[in-house]
Amino acid sequence: MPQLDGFTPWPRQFADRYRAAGLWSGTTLGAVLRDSAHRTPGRTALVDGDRRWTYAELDAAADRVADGLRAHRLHPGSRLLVHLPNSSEFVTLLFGCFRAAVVPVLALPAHRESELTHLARLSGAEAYVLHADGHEQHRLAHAVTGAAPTVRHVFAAGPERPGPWAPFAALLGRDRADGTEPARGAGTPPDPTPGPGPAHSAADSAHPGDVAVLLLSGGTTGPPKLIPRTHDDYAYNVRASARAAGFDAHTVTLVALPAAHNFALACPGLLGTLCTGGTVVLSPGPDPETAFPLLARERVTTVALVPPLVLAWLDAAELLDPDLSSLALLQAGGSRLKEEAARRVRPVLGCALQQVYGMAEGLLNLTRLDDPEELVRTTQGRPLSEADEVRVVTPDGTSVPPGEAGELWVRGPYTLRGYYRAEEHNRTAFTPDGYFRTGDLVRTLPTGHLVVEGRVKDVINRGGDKVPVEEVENHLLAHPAVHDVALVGFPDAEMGERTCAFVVPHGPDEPTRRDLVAHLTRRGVAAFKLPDRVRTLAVFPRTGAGKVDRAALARTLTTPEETR
Ligand code: OOB
Repeated sequence: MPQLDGFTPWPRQFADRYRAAGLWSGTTLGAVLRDSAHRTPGRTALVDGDRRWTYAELDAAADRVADGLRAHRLHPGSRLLVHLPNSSEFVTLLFGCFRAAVVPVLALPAHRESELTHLARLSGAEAYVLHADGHEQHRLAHAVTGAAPTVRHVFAAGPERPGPWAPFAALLGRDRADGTEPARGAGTPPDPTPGPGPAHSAADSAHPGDVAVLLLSGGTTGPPKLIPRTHDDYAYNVRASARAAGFDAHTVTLVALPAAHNFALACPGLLGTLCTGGTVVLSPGPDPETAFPLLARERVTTVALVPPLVLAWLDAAELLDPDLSSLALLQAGGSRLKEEAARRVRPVLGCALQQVYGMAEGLLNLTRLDDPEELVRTTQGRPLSEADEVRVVTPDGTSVPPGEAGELWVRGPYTLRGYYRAEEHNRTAFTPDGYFRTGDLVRTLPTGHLVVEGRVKDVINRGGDKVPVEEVENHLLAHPAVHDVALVGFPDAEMGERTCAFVVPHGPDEPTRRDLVAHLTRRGVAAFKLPDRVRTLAVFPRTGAGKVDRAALARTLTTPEETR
């Protein structure tokens, strides 16, 4: 297939180097599942509620979805917007896309009309897959099809009637929403030898250099950007992180964070588990009340969480004394984990900790399983790959002296060379020699481990959820009572940071938090972007250069106060 329009490939000499070093192995993500299914067809690959899938069953379902996508004239390179919770449909759809070379655009479950319409338009999606769980979803689907004329198909997964949309089962070529073979009982090992019948007609249409998936950026100014990840680069990301996390065929992973997020999907997460022949257990939510019983029932060995959830799990474990005896590894990442929390992990949860500092754009840093405790507690890990080239620099791009903080720049075998269809943004987001400017402030220890000290980018990290400042400010400016606005982060014990909207009102009526939250909700903005506080001011403090002095605003927020 010709490369996707709007995708920036790695320059030839880099691609050759990554291939020669064996980092890009020339396999597709669809083949990763196929290989595991050949090795261990009868083992449990996936658990979703009380439904269980062997590797052979999951492999066959992926083929059927690939066939279903083709039957709906979704071709190699077509984009498909995915808005699904953690569910078996998400998994079979993902692998069906990989095999049909259809490119899934992975929206987060928290996204609403504002984000979804933007993603559908930006990606030129031809199909949209949603979870039909009521009125809200139908409204969203209407909004998406209304805003993006490219969307030709809407498929609805989930238990509810699909309304005007095609049922997800339409993609399976049969009337079973879960994709299991009607004749086989759950858990019965199917015939491991693929027969000649139509169930195995789906060959892998993808090539290793093709874009496999479009992930969402949490880290840029303005509306979300799309991150192209190729089969070669993402499969390497998955394999190498699975090695660094010690995954093997006995690994049982609880996918508690949204599977559509890079951390839970591929670092090593869901894909890393399926590549090593382990078992993926999907959790409908990450809260301890939901996750603990599932963890005990399925003898889960590993889970990835954001820091506010680490705290929630620690507190709940002390209170409830659940059976966590199978848990061997907790990965924490997405935002900075406090040392006090890190210290409690082993005594309270009885498992090892691995800090992960990653980004959907690529680069992963992890503490290693054999690192000294001190490094595991106090750093965010070191780069995953020998081939990761990281620089820590001053604003003009000169390297800082070792140990000093600066902005992290990176290029490497699994870090993008350009956002999808974002030519102008790419000119500033990357250096001319291909380094991605992460916007994170870090310092490096002599061991190569990084400590995340802050950021220079305009994003507030609300417990792992990334709040894009400019996007939220633009929505707020559209409110008639808002003359000017500045969204500022402030420290919070639980979330790391929360958000405050400073508002200069237009006219005598001061908008309240309730007014602004209602306004943003009407505009279809994801709930995690709603400001935690609102304060009104007559004028903004200004810097010497005349810009809004955000630091001065932030300093007024260091004492807790009631939200209004
Ligand atoms: C992960 O990915 P994104 O794309 O949602 O967000 C990336 C940004 C980073 O640039 C950094 O600012 C922040 O999130 N971040 C951390 C962190 N992990 C991510 N900041 C401090 N400490 C950490 N451990 O968040 C993500 C992707 C893959 C694995 C893990 C996290």
